[in-house]
Amino acid sequence: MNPADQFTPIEDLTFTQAQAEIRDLSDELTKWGREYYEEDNPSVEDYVYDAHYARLVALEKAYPSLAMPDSPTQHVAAGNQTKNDSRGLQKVVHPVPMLSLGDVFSIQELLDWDLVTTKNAGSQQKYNLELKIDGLAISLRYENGRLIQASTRGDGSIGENVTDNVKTITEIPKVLNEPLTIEVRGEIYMRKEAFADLNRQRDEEGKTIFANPRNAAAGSLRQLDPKITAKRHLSSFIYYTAQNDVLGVNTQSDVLERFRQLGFPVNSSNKVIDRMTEVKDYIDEYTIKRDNLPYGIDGVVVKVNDLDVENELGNTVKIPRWSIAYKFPPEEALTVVRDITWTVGRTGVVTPTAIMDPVFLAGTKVKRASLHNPDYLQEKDVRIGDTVTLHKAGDIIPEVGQVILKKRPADAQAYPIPVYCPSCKSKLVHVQGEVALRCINPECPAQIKEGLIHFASRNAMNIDGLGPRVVEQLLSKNLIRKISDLYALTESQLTTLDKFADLSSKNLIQAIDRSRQNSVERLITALGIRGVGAKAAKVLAAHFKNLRNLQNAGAEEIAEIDGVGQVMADAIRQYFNSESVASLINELENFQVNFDYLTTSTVDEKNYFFNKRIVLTGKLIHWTRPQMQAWLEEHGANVSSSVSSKTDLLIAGSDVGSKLERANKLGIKVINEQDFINLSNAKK
Ligand code: 3BA
Repeated sequence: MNPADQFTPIEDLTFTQAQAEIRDLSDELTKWGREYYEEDNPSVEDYVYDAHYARLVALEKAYPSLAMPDSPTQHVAAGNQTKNDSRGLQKVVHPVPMLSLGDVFSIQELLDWDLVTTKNAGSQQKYNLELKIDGLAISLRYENGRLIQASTRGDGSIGENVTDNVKTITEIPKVLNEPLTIEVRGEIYMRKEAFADLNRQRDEEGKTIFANPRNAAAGSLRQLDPKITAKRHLSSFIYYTAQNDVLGVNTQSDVLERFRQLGFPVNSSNKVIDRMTEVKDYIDEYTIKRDNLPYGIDGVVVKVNDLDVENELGNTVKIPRWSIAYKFPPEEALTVVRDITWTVGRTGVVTPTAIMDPVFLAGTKVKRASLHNPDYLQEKDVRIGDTVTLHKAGDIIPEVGQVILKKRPADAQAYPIPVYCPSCKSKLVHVQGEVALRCINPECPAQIKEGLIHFASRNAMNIDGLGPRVVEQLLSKNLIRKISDLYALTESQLTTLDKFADLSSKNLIQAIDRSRQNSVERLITALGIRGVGAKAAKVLAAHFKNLRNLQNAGAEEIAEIDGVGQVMADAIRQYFNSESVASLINELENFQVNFDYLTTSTVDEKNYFFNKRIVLTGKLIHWTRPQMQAWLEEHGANVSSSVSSKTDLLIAGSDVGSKLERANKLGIKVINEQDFINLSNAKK
């Protein structure tokens, strides 16, 4: 359905109706804009946004008196803007359009396509087979070997300028091995591991998670702030140029080889076949290998290998005649939803999960799938007894596709959204601007339980043997009620737990005991402050050296630390302002839990950076500044944000300004990123 079809013709609206609709549209578009840009997590497709935006423009034109000064239509310059403009990315024209690929879903269709191609070419062709990487297309312009522009595909004629963001991608060469002037094209993607890490981190920080690596890559690339892209660990494969003459090669397989020589990342799984019948083996091979590849693929791209023939065959308006994509059948299973459960997380977020009859799917047995939040549940309208399709988003996360309505039991009821916390029964709230439903009762047993599990977890206090089941029992037997109670536990208390022999009691008590000696970044992580994961905790610990210093620091000081920022600083301040937190910290101190940063003590004091006062400035290529700062602090350096006479060293990337000037004036030693790499012997 065209989303525009749902709107009432403007001439049929009353003034009051128009007023209400303008208000609703403004709210909706503001929310979607925020989801899209700030949270990289659009809840609607682009075309839905565009249709609603156009509707608002039309209504405001028909009723100028109702146009609000803060309307989402006023955030962008006049004219026919799309939402990308409103988000600030510039448009880029592709002088050679970026085509799309025709696709087929069976080997038979590939054989049919081969017949046509052979006929058009006048002879049987060799084909180059490539994996179809599940990412998004990118075009890179190099002038005299230097990267000068990077743009997304957009609609094929006009894309978005993402140059600054692409420059943060380590794998993409900023300078080629030869000074060529050439535009190349390829794919930006996120490796499965980076995707899992990112989502784990986002989850830890209470942010919504990305549905799949493709969305994560797209969201990461289309950022206004390259610092965000830099943290996302994107990868790339390059596979095409419209300027084969610049490369001086005759086949697609040699194009790839030549790209490799120039320094581009090139996927090495390509294979030249003599005739199309051989494609089956390749498809079979990668159907099996697929799950074990470090990146997602969604098919195989077949290209005529001979570039002269490629040229002769040419393109239709949208797709090349010399290439075709075979798409893997989606791995999907049908199963029946037996229950929908609501769980309360550590931060109070209440999440629905579908519990289903177990099915095998892409290598694992699946019986649960997150339904993320109430909006998502309502949109999918999953009901108990429903038969649903199940797939793995980005090959990884089990996700409900759709309900098979024909199989819905006649008496199935829409699933009610809970009003009260499933754990403590207090009233749930919708925090403004969040999709999540939250329990805000700090005494909520489920939150306390999750908080304890988090406290003991590997990245936090790392208390071996204190997993969810043990925590549950300790709580239900009233042996503990809060975090600090852990440190008062005795061996004899533990022997009353299920399956707890003397030995396990002893081991657990020892593990709890050992955790007192942890360096403080573990404790900072373990406290579960909103937005503060293991990485941020490390930076904070290295900076403040002691928990009390962090506890007493002002938001301003915290926000100034590279890699922290205002939002996290405010969350930290708010956390420590609470009285129950203050008493928790006093209790932990009484139990002799270590508050000091101990990690530097193992540092090799002979390293170049040890004990130096260092300032970082400018754009880096191989590192992000927070990464470099963390590395330096781990190696005993003192990193600060402003240059003074006490500064020993300035590490300067590109595009530097006043700090470099000041350092030069003060006669402070300045090194660049390459010097840093050489001196540190460190690879990211
Ligand atoms: N090869 C995607 N298009 C591809 C150059 C042509 C092409 C792709 C490809 C058009 C992949 C369409 C978007 C586009 C650059 C246009 C590949 C992959 N070849 N190996 C034939 O791995 N996903 N996608 N990209 N220009």
